[in-house]
Amino acid sequence: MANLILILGDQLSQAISALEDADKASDLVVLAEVQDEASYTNHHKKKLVFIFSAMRHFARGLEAQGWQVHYQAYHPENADQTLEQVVARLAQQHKPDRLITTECGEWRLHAQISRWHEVLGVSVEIRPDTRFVCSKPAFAHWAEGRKHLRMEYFYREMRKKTGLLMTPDGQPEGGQWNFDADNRKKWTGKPPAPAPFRVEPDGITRGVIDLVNTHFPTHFGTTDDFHFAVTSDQACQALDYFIDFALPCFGDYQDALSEQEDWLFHSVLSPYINTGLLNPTEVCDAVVQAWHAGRAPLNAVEGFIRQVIGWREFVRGIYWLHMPGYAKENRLGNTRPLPWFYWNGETRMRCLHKAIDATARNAYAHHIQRLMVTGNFALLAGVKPEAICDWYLAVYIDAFDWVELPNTLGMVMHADGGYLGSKPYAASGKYIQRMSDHCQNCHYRVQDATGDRACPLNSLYWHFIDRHHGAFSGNPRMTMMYRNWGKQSPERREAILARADWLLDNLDQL
Ligand code: FAD
Ligand code: DLZ
Repeated sequence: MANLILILGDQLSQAISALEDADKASDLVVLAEVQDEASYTNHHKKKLVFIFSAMRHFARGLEAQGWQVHYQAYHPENADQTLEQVVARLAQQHKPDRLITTECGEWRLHAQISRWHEVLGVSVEIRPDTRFVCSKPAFAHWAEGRKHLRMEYFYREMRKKTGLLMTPDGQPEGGQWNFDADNRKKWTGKPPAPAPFRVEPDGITRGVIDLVNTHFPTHFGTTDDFHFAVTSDQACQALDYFIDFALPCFGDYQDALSEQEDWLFHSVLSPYINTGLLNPTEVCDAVVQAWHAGRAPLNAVEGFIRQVIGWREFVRGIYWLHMPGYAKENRLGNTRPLPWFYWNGETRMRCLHKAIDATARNAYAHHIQRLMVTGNFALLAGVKPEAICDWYLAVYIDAFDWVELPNTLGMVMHADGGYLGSKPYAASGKYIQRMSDHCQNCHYRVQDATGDRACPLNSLYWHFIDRHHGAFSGNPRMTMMYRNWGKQSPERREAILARADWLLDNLDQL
């Protein structure tokens, strides 16, 4: 045997660097469903179904093309419960020249794989993950000497590098880099949002659904109504569906929240992009092509590619630049445990109930639900970053540490001291009222900050502003908030803070 080629559950692309120059005749491709990966967090049941089914389909596809594949299907009594044990056994059996793999996406596993050459006594070649526009060294070079990193400047570099939405003379299409100001409309039901793209589960997926229900019954969420794509072809159809039906309105309603619609005009492509079923640059090319063809407006197309070549690449760069220390950051000194309603959705706060309920059903919530609803509440309530990061890692189908952690710890919790974002995304109930129809169905009154029925977000917001005076009052982007707080009478401030103190002592009763 020449080489063992290990492909992880989020590397399901035939263009993955580990497969470059591989020899079908002599190399053995290894994919393994293992207890360790399935249980390092309380993965949503739909995420387990998605990953295992996509791995099984990918392995079948390789075999059909003549590759030799060693595939371990999950069973709780498998002799090998970790990837290390699988590789150790195969290395002993086959005595390969090398183990080849593509660098993995999470520090936790990366740290293990980096030691395999010593621990297993096998030569290990770890290749860069070429699915990203910006390599780790290129990001480190860009970040060098900058005290704070700002996504907008990084994004412009990525636009220039990829040529996406750039004129032949090197200017941004439409004369602006960013059309975000056009992307903040409330959605009132029109135009209707498309139904989510669906793939009916085939025999392989149905088998995995049974497996997950049998062996992971206590994991978060449900397998009911599983309809995600599990192959690259299906994911390409999901991309076409997005471009045809949602992209034209993606920009306008990017920040909207709705009682009626879980997915609105979002692409729901993150699971496929993160696991290799779709290539991010090809996705962006297709979206830009739609603009050239007059099928989508510039604010939608620019807004979309900013998320992919901007935010996605940016958070990945930060993760690898600062791990493992980044995961321990807690600059606001938060200590509160995560309220239990994050796991069962049982809260009278309508916006939180709807976001958590959708999360449990779908393993998905769109960005604004993650940032401005579940995220905002955790920020205002001073939840310990580790606890809220664990929750986000568990509950979403697209969750992998490299993308989840900077988004939660940096963008939402501001726990890195503003390294990733210039100001915390703290918001009162007014924001939810402006962007959604939740407040009219809520037990709490969004117009009130004090009293038993006052929207908890209001007093918690002012409590946050007040208790972090030292950290934020000098931030020019927060001057207005401190001025408004200062303008309130001492009695009013005292009443608001008293209401917030009560809420903070009784989070599980909300
Ligand atoms: P769309 O709204 O259609 O956006 C298009 C694409 O842009 C996404 O598919 C995704 O690839 C990319 N994207 C958008 N925003 C971001 C972002 N902030 N960071 C990275 N990529 C982005 N995204 C994940 O992929 N995995 C996570 O574990 C994850 N955790 C998050 C946790 C928090 C607290 C927050 C605020 C955001 C998180 N995000 C995460 C980012 C974003 O919310 C999701 O990528 C997006 O909701 C996925 O749905 P979509 O494909 O419909 O996205
Ligand atoms: C997420 C996941 C799960 C649930 N199971 C497996 C698995 O059994 N085998 C595997 O190779 N990968 C799995 N994955 C994806 C890995 O956790 C992921 O590759 C690493 O965390 C690196 O990003």
